[in-house]
Amino acid sequence: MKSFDHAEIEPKWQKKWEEDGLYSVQEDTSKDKCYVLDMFPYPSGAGLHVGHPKGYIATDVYSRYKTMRGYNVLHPMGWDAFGLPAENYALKNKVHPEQSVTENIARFKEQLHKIGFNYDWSREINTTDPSYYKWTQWIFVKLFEKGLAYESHEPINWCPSCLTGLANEDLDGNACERCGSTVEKKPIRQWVLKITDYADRMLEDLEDLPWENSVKEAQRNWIGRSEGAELEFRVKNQELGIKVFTTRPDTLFGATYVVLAPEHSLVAQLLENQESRITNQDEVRQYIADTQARTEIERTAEGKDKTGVRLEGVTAINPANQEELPVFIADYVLANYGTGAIMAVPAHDERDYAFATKFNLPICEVIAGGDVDKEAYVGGGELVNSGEFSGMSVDEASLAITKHAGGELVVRYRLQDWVFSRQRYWGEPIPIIHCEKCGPVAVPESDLPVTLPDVESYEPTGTGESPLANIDEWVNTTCPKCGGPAKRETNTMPQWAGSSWYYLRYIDPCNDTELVAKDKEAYWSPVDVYVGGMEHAARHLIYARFWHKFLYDLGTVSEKEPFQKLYTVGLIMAEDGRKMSKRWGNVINPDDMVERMGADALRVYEMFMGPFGQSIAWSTDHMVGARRFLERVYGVQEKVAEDGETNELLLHQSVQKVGHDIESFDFNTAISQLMILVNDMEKRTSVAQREYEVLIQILAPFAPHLSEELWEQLGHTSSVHREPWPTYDESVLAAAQVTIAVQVNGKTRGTFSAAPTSDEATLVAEARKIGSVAAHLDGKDVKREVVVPGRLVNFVVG
Ligand code: ANZ
Ligand code: ZN
Repeated sequence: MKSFDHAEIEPKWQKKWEEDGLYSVQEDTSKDKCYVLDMFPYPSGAGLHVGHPKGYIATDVYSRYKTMRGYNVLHPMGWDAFGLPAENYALKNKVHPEQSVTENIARFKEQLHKIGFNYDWSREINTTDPSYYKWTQWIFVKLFEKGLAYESHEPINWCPSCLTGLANEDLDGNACERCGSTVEKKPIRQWVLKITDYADRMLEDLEDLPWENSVKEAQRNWIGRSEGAELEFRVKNQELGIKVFTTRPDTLFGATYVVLAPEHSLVAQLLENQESRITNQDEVRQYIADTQARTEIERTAEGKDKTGVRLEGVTAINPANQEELPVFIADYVLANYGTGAIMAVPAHDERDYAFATKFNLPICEVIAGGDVDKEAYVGGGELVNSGEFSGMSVDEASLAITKHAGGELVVRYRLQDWVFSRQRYWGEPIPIIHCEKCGPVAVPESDLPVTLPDVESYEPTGTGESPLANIDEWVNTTCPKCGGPAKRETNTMPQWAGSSWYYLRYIDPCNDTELVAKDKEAYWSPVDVYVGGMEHAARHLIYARFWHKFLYDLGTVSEKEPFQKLYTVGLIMAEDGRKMSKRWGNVINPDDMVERMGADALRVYEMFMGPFGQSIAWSTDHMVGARRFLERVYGVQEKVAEDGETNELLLHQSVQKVGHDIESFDFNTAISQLMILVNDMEKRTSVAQREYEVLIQILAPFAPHLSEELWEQLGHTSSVHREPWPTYDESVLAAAQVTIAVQVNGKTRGTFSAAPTSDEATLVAEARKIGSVAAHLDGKDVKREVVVPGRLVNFVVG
């Protein structure tokens, strides 16, 4: 069999495509547009491993397919290069971050080039480029002008190793996501963005987004909206009140004690100002100290043994019935949620139940329906033991009891305002000038960007100030408002700033008078398909949606939401099943693989390895299989003849299925179909040129180099990537369809039609898409899939 030399073919075509500007794109109102976007990478020092390109290959296949379908496709790439990872790398390797970023970008770019992507590099962006971050700063100025960026001195998360404040989104539990150190709470001056003002809109608009449910759920949880009430319990014989937040004001008559978070300011007040009243001060102080050593995760872990200390001598009064209740501090109540204090209703809350049982506190049933001698009853029902409110339903009573107790209905979010300043060097300077007379003043638009100055030492200072604070000639300036002496803000923006709006800049990357021109924005927005890692569900995707909505309010963008479809890419694990990491020495470098077997083989393999969203271990053997498949495509060439044999039905089926599967990101089953087609061609003594050409066309998105080569050898002078996607004849297909029954545990839950040749993976994937089947599989563990080709799929669930 004839073989092909990828080392010759691939660079040849990459060069030609670049020379011809094959992938550069302009607005063209005569065509429908399709904007396909990858989450852009941090150009880290380690370079790409084979896991990175998986998402990029998918968008490349998809965007090539869309181009063939006649769309005007935007598929850009750029670099997210500010922030801690780049800076920490630079510090470790003792080079200036600007230099290491430049080197790393060059390396990444070269690696991407080798894989043959169709990016329009004329639109490349880099978040550390002043002409880019001018607009990041411009957005900040607008936020400031609208009162959505403010200064605060609240204690925030502080990483003692990275020496900077961090947002909640930068934590892994209670540890710094970058270095793993346990974070502390430290009061420092900081800039904060009022993301909570957009929380409700982010939740509402989530409903209509066609995203995967898991991502939507992660966002809902992160935003964590709770409707409830704030009620005040007076402290007996003192001029003090304890405000509690509860989602169940209807259970107020069942409150049998009150709990404060150990860090609650009232505890300190009670200890200091009213010393005589707490009689067990030592015990209380000891408990507070012990709590500080525990992380939030440890404190709130389900089933954890409940601990706490009673504040002896302090009594709270239930605002509903004036009953006197003991007051505790306990670590299961967190200081930074709600009001940092709760009314405990052991009969109807599991945590309170566990605590009350341990401390021998009364359990008073106020909602009928459970057996509170055995466990907390958290369901609904009719009120009992609740005075005049007995007999009401939970919903009715919530408002009535809140009113009766003088409380108010409130909405609380888990989401907190975004701590937006970092005491580090490698970020966008925050464009604010502090004037003694005028206070903080925004840098006028005409003076943007505020460029990051060169410093001798860019190491973090640890003092709560950024290294920029040491550069007097940069810091000292004049106030844009009054012309008096003033100082520049020296904090920089967090990692996430530049990535919160970058997709807009690709649309108009060189515009120096506007963030993005209105007509271009109107043409390309929104992003049609966005692909990236699940780890961004609650971070980048929340920040970007927030900024986008703000820009929408400003009139800068025309769409409420930035990203239409969203696909999350499954990780590629190492061959040993672990995460690929330098530490384990199991990293596979795509360059090596491309060198050995070619970019097309890498592309086909990564798309064939399994369902796109699933995490799967790398196998070099399987990549060899992908290479062999391409050899076979190449080999069939020898049988091609003008009037060679045909298999009309299979060809139509393949055109339909491959297109359909690319559209829905089922790349693995698209490739199975290509394999079926190639098998069939191999069995024939000759293959009609017309059919072989169709094979090359529908293979082109996956294996762009080999397809281009074969296309040329067939005598074509223009690129296969400019060909229209082949058409198929519905009537030919319809005549040959079979009906497949779909069962769950043997019960038929739906049917669909498919080609009789469909393979198992395809049938299973199609079967899962049927609504009534999906409903029966939801939340269940599928133990086995029984497939009878041409007839039936049965899911066996546990
Ligand atoms: C009384 C009650 C009775 C409650 C009942 C629940 C059930 P979500 O849904 O997460 O918002 N809570 C309030 N603040 C807290 C804090 N700082 N730390 C720990 N727990 C806190 O939860 C709200 C409920 O969690 C509140 O409603 C409160 O307990 C508790 F049958 O109040 B509940
Ligand atoms: Zn001033």
